[in-house]
Amino acid sequence: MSDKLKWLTDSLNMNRRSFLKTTAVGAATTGLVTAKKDAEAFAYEPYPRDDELETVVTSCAHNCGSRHALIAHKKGDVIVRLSTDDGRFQKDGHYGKDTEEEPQLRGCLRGRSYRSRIYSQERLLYPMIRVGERGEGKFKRASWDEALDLVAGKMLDIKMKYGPTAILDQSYAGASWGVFHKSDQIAGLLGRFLGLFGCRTNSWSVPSYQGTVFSSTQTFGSIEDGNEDDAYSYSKLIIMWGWNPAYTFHGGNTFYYMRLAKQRGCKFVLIDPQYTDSASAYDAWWIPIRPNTDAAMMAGMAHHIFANNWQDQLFINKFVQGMDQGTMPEWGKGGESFKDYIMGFSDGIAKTPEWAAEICGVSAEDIRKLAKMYALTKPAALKASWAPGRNAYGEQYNRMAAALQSMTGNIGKLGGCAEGIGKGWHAEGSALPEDPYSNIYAQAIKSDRWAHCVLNFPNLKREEIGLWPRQDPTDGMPPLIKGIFWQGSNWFNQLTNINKEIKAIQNMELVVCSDSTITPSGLYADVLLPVATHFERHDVALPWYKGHYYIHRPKVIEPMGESKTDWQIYTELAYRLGFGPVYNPRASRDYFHHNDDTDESYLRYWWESKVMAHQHVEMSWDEFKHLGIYKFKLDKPHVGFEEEIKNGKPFKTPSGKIEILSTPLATTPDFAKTQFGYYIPPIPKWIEPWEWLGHQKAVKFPFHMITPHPRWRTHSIFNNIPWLREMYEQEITINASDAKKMGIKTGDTIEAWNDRGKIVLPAYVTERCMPGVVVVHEGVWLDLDENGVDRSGNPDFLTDDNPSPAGAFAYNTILVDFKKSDLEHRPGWDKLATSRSHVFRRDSGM
Ligand SMILES: Nc1nc2c(c(=O)[nH]1)N[C@H]1C(S)=C(S)[C@@H](COP(=O)(O)OP(=O)(O)OC[C@H]3O[C@@H](n4cnc5c(=O)[nH]c(N)nc54)[C@H](O)[C@@H]3O)O[C@H]1N2
Ligand SMILES: Nc1nc2c(c(=O)[nH]1)N[C@H]1C(S)=C(S)[C@@H](COP(=O)(O)OP(=O)(O)OC[C@H]3O[C@@H](n4cnc5c(=O)[nH]c(N)nc54)[C@H](O)[C@@H]3O)O[C@H]1N2
Ligand code: SF4
Ligand SMILES: [Mo]
Repeated sequence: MSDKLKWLTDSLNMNRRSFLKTTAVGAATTGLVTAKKDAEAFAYEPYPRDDELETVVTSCAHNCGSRHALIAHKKGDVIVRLSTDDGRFQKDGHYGKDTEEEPQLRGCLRGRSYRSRIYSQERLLYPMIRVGERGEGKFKRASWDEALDLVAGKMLDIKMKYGPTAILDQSYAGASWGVFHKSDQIAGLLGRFLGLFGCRTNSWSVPSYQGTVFSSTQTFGSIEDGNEDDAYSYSKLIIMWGWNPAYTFHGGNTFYYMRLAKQRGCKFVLIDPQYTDSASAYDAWWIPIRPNTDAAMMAGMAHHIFANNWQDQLFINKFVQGMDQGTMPEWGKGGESFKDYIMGFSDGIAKTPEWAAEICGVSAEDIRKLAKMYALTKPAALKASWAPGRNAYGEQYNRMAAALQSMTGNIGKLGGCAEGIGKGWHAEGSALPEDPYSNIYAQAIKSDRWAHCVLNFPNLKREEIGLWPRQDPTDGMPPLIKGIFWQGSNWFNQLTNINKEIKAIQNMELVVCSDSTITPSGLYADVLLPVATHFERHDVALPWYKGHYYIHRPKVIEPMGESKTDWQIYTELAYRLGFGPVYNPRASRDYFHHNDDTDESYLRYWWESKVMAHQHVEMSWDEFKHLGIYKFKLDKPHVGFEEEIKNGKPFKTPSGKIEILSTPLATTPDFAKTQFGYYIPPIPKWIEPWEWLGHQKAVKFPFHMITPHPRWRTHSIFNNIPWLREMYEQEITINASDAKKMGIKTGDTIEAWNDRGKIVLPAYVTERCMPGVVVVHEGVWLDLDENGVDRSGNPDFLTDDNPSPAGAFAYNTILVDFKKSDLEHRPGWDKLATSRSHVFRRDSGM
């Protein structure tokens, strides 16, 4: 043994011996024994076993792509542990039950971390009123009376001074996917409240998929174009077009059914600028594509299919309008059909695979190979996800995808796919009062044009802001906006071009944020109202577009701090403003303090009058509450438009057919007078985006940034959860050869910028992202330094608020430049608590 080692062993032994001696003596002489016992009782209370805890079935929440079961294990009023479905919590369930027909609804890493969200440091527990400058983040605690009086008083003032458009509704889907405490703009609680108050400008375009809403409505006459997840297990080819279901779920068990498809011999393809975990899980053929050029690649595929006569002509003749001259309507005979455009008969440019390759960067050979695979493999699912439509002219991609799905006859068939939106089984989605008061508004504008509208008022053309004319008696006069309400939304952090928002918000006279967390939006508010989470109120969870089940959400614990439900807050405000009984017809005046019985009566009524009456459910409300989960057993997999194709039910379009040539678009005389504002061609076409790698601007900003959704957050929710931060970090993904040229390694701090802003974040260098493209996930909490540089790495400082004509947010249409930087990256508001992953990443050696 070396001297050094011997010394170490001796000293360790000696230390241990002398330590034991000292403690024994100490204990005997100083009475440490009792002190020690107390300390043990405090710090080392044995972790309670499940049989010592109360078990409550509930669900996870928020706008995440799914809806899974969470099982709370609580002691007294504290949730000690969360687990998830294990097969027991449904009728005829038992531990371990997990079948193809009724798979478990097991939560993901975010849901299972939910306990640390409920009890997080950033939890908003009391009403707060701003005392510093707007955005400075200085607030004082206030009583509910003080806060609500202030809000009600200002509302009256604003309405009197500026009229019925002066308050902007920026509620969004953050809280929804329950039947009762809804936050969306169509059926939500804030919309109902502001509408009844008589002062509301609505935000009409949705960030997620406005291009697809437009496409599915024009093409199929419905956004219910989706299959239920199990239908995927019957596909022979699945093309994941801008779709990464391993991260961004679109259904709770999609991945499981896709794995079944794989086991049954299905082939997988991924069209995406990055090689995703979904691609690696299914060993997919990865086709990297230049961002925003998808419509061109699809046109190239359509050309190859027509050129070889591989289209399903019988299907086209029977079900489609405007695919070719033979399917043109009477009124459009001789006009341009889709085939005319693709083959170049109408404009002299054939959209050949070679033509497409120039634009999208995919070789003509690969385009041909994929076109052949898709046309000749039956059934094949081209799942056109939303991200490639979250772009300039994104609606053209969405409509082009529908054209490919139609020409190959893959619509309405098991194993095929018409998605699109992907809304599957129809749920009974609302327990709110059924009356005409849910969605009243004076005017509506494109959601991400609010700042533009505020900053340029009144010198605005209606088309700049997508003014919705149907509800607009003012004939194009833009709304004067002086107040903003956020409910279930962190939109200040999540909409495009945050620097423009920072300017516009200074013009507001009232900004109210209702949330359960102190958020970046909250920092720009005047009043913060604390909202009880879904663990602290009664509701029933809905699946997110796919899934055929309901999950009961009882009040698991009492509301924390002084928090109240959104229903309680708006009801109380409505009483103060004089329309309480109309707003919440089942409530009495003391609903703010006693809401349990009223909420129960709404929910019971919904179950009995809708679920039991319309959906042939025999289980009583009380039994459902006892079990926790109700699953429907469908007699066959649900396939979008099966009725239309199998049984000849007309599509809900003007012609009753799939409209590749859209009747409403072809017959619109003046687009400036529509909500869209700008011309939209009646058949899908490739239109050059205002920023992309083939654009002049790429000389100054040579990289295309895409901004997908993170696995470790639901948008901005869970950004502050230390457990999740240990696994992932907000970073910029850079292709290895680009990084090498610039001398950048994983872990280096990077600044990325364009004309709209600058962000700082660490690099992740990999070959899984194509050259010329960088990836930054949306949703991190903004954190500005004194020069207006965002240290968190929020890509919405770089996005443009110029929306697509159909209203699609151009979140993935961003050119940037970047370099190594000495600026500070701050991974979380509390750096130590919220980020450790970079410690591991830095040494990965790339
Ligand atoms: N974990 C998690 N899941 C979520 C959410 C979340 O925040 N977190 N949010 C939910 C919500 S609200 C929504 S709207 C959906 C969003 O669902 P999607 O729109 O499907 O998801 P994204 O993550 O934005 O992007 C999916 C893929 O598209 C690729 N992509 C980006 N731009 C382009 C392009 O121009 N062309 C092509 N071909 N591919 C491109 C990205 O690299 C990414 O791999 O996800 C839902 N699911
Ligand atoms: N760059 C870029 N930006 C994007 C996107 C992108 O792809 N790229 N995607 C966009 C998309 S698709 C979406 S959907 C948006 C999402 O944008 P947001 O909807 O603003 O995002 P969330 O983080 O889900 O914010 C929801 C907020 O609601 C709060 N909340 C949750 N439950 C309740 C409740 O019961 N009551 C109240 N009052 N509040 C509650 C949460 O605490 C959270 O702060 O982000 C968009 N932003
Ligand atoms: S965050 Fe979404 S996917 Fe994850 S457990 Fe919750 S509901 Fe499921
Ligand atoms: Mo979304």
